[in-house]
Amino acid sequence: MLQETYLRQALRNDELFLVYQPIFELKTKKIIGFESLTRWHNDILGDVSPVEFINIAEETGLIIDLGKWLLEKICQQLFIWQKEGIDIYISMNLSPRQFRDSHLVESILETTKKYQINPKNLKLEITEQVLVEDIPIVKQLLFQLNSLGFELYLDDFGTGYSSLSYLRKYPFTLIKIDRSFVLDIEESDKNKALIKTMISMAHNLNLSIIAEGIETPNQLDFLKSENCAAGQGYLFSRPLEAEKLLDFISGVE
Ligand code: G
Ligand code: G
Ligand code: MN
Ligand code: NA
Repeated sequence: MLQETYLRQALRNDELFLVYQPIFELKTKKIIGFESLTRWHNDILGDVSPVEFINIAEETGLIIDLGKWLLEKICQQLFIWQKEGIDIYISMNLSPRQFRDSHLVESILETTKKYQINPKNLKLEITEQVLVEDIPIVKQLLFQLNSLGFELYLDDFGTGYSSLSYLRKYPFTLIKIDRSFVLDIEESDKNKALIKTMISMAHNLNLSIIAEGIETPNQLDFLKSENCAAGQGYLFSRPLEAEKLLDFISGVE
């Protein structure tokens, strides 16, 4: 596969980079974290969508190396902030194949130790895709990571088949309301009711919550009126390149 060869080279040649989307406490507009998102620009292929190259990485097993690269980058960023006295977390997306790597926990521990990163500053975003097969080793890894202080966030909440049972079985501390619900807030009362239900469910289960994909002031107002604690989206900011982060943080705070 052509793209596999390119992706392999990309990892070696530093063609991949991270962008970071700020996550805000809605009431105060304070930045509480950033979601890291991987980007790939190749001279021949142009900008390749992460959906595409993450898929290729998953299928070819390159995701293991990509994941290690990602972790290293995130920890380097956290290390810089730490020196500046900035206490903000970064969340990292983990995909299914990474849970078949028996060294996952070890490599997370090693890299965070190397940069003296407090586990509370690295959140792990997992989608239901990781959980559908209900593999015992995955469950074990998730509990292990949680007990080491790395919080697990359930991503794309509400879009899968059995979100509720995952909340019961696994040690998540936060749900991320999928942006499809936020997008349709203004369209129908049903969507409003669904969002309300998710927020009150999170409150009742002592889970934190982040609404994704906030694009309009109306969406924000509704979420605030329902006491949704945190959110991210183009209304606040698109994902930012690393060089822009410090300015952005000091501009907001
Ligand atoms: O950033 P964007 O919306 O284009 O991302 C598209 C999809 O790719 C999202 O589902 C996002 O979670 C996924 N994605 C982006 N970066 C990463 C990454 O570093 N690792 C994994 N596993 N998925 C990512
Ligand atoms: O699947 P996941 O939740 O990790 O995907 C995050 C994706 O959502 C990223 O690709 C990011 O670029 C995108 N995103 C973030 N905020 C918004 C938004 O306000 N609107 C839209 N359409 N996409 C967004
Ligand atoms: Mn995510
Ligand atoms: Na999502």
